[in-house]
Amino acid sequence: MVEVCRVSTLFAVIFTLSGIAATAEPDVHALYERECAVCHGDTRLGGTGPALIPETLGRMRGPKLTQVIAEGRAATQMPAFADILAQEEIETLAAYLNTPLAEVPEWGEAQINATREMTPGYTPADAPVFTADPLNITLVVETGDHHVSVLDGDSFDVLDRFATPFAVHGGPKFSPDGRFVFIMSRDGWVQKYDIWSLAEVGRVRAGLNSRNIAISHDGKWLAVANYLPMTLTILSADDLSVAKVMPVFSISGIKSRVSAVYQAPQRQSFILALKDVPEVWEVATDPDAEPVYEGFVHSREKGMIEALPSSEGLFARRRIELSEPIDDFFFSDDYRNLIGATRDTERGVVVNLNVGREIAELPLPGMPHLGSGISWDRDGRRVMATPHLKEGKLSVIDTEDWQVISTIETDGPGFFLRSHENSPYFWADVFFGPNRDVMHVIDKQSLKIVRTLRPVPGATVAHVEFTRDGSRALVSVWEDEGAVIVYDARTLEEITRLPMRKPSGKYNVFNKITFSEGTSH
Ligand code: DHE
Repeated sequence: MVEVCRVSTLFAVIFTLSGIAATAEPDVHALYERECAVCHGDTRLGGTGPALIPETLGRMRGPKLTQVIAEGRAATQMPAFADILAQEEIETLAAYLNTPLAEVPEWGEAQINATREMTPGYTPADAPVFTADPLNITLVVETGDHHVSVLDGDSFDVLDRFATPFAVHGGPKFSPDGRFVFIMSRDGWVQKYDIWSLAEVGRVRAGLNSRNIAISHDGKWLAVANYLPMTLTILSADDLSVAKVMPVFSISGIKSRVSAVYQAPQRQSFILALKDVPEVWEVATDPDAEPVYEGFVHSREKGMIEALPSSEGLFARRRIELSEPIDDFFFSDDYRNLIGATRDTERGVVVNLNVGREIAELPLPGMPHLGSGISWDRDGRRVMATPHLKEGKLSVIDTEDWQVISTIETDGPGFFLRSHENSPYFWADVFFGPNRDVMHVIDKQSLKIVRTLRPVPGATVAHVEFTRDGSRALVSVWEDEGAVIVYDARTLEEITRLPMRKPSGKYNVFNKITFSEGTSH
């Protein structure tokens, strides 16, 4: 977790001309600099934490902001400040964060293209420069020093270790042939790396504060979901130049951040959820896509809206209105249904993307983390499982009738689930609380915990990735002087430990490009 500098409180004491102390007001700039800037940036435009300006505070505005500063935010790295700051300081800070910046930098096509840096002298190799199986390469994101290690998935040798932009978040996305990978950092940089050549191709800053990226089914386009500015940036995957910057706003014109964007391969589109307004968008990535009509939506309030055809098939947009905004979501295997949830409520919704409306509701208390969901077959039915970020429980849901069929009790709230087609188990970490050093291994049929691993007592263990054949499971010891531990995925015996700097996510090329059922999207 982020180290937050907590030094004693400093008050700016203001004296009247007569020399009598009239009032003592917190110096809000010093306060911000001391307590917030390390994560949210000196300019309030975001760093490892999100931007803190009125435009991006969204649902956090008002009294909720003081509450979040005082109590922290579940399932994020935002700590509680109630023991460190006086109530007056918290209120002063909240008021400051609600004050607009004198100027928010413009971040459109010209600014983005101006940041594009292609590696001088980069020449793509004709074949992999290593003898390892290129589809069994696993990338390990090391957040301790902002690097990625390129692992041979058979020998576990490190073939390369390269620097990434600051604070990589979310899964890197691979080209459909597995040759190139695209990595995004929270400050909006997108990096392209050539796995065959073991070389960076280039990078570009697609947003100021970004959420995640998706690659299109044909590998031609990258979509970058931004918090700031409130846009979806579409880049050419070839040379990282801007193809389009789409401003994101509701049907009634309210601007919104993007919760996340994913590729829907069967639909040849990107699907994104808007964070501040109740809408899901589908953006066509097929140049021959049926024309989509701008505004051809069934509005809950206004009924069917008059349609205006979009000028082109490529990047044509379709809106689906929902009852509530969605923070986190998952798809059925055929991408007909999106299962989404808002972090603050106790329910999830199923949105049928074909008919364009909500079709079912799910009771999902405890802040489900649907982005980490996985699915598999059980008793001839397709089920999915999701961890809860606020409680030690996993929900298992039947995706035919949308019933929660089991709630599995764990040793604490977890972040990630992972499995593989060839494994009888799925693995669930405990990320928060006193048992954050355990990893549960759960039988996919009986839904019983078969083993609880505690490889390094006291050290956080989290996130699992499998090798291409599913025979090995790689677990992160999420500490600065951490490790990736390789297990035999059947016997659950440890095979080897690879020292790593705070390893977070791990991504196997084959599992990601084949959309293995055990990985998140
Ligand atoms: Fe993540 C994936 C959102 C906090 C590590 N996280 C994702 C994705 C989303 C998301 C939408 C899917 C993107 C993708 O892969 O394309 N994460 C959020 C949040 O809203 C949340 C709770 C608050 C926030 O700070 O934004 C959050 N996430 C964290 C962390 O604190 C983690 C543990 C540490 C970190 O690096 O920030 C973290 N998130 C990850 C990782 C993935 C991820 C490692 C990719 C998992 C995968 O297997 O694909």
